[in-house]
Amino acid sequence: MAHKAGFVNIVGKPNVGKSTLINELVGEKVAITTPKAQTTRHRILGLVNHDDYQIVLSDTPGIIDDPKYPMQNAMMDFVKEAWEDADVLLYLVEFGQKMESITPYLTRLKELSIPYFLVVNKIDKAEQEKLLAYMQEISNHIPQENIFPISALNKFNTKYLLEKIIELLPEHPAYYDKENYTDKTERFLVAEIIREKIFENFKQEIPYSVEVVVTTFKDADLMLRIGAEIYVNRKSQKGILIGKEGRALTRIGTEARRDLMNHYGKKVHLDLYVKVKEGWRESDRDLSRFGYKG
Ligand SMILES: Nc1nc2c(ncn2[C@@H]2O[C@H](COP(=O)(O)OP(=O)(O)OP(=O)(O)O)[C@@H](O)[C@H]2O)c(=O)[nH]1
Ligand SMILES: [Mg+2]
Repeated sequence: MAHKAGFVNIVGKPNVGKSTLINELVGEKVAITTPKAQTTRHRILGLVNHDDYQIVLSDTPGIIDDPKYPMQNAMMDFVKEAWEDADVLLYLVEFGQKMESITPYLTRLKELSIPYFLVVNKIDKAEQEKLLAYMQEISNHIPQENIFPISALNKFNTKYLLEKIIELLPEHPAYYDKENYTDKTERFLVAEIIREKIFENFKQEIPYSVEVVVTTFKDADLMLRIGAEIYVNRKSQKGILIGKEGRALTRIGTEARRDLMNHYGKKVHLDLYVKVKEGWRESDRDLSRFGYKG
């Protein structure tokens, strides 16, 4: 059998489960997931490798219709790219998402010259009848065979989705080394895990105002030594992030360290420093430095 390989890009609104799906399909945590919208800020590749094929999946930031600051513009550039370079496109919606927010994208999908699936996620939340009605409504706009119900969290129908994707892949040699399962570095993953804990522990504002940069990553035999800087967008946010007697930051550190120990299977020493970088979300220079721009 000839080898198959292709780019399969996952796009959709914030919080519909794109990162949960890529992690499930790859079988590794390549992207962080949280209950908050706009968790993912980059395009993250996740590879599904097999002797006969390589699926190059892309997770992308959730689509924001009216980006409000340059970081969000940069995030939307990643999404734009993903619409343009796919061999197969997965447009993800969540069960119950309003049809008004879906139909413009259905029109766009129909105009594509590549195969696509409209994937309806979180169907574990749906009663059978309501799900059927929802799917029916979508099928008024696009062919039934392009609509795919799944639960990424409960791993329901995801293997079948993978099979369908493989059928659609073009014949092509592997694009990436099959030893890898992502294009991102260990440092990126560590920074993301710290950011995940910040998303989980703080309300509004703070999660959207921080950037994490790993400055040290030393892998000694028995222990990983990691140092990271957390940049806030305004001076007043520094105190909030650190918390009374440093408690908030300690908690972030403890939770991140626990996940990192599980991930690497060894002890982790983690130092976190909070720094102020006024207006980094608006600064081209900072955005380039933080990897949002080429
Ligand atoms: N019940 C249920 N929850 C899900 C499912 N898939 C994802 N979730 C939850 O939905 C929330 C958002 O998931 P993410 O994977 O972070 O969503 P996303 O589309 O990547 O979000 P952004 O990165 O913000 O665009 C998390 O709390 C997930 O646990 C599912 O199949 N069922
Ligand atoms: Mg995401």
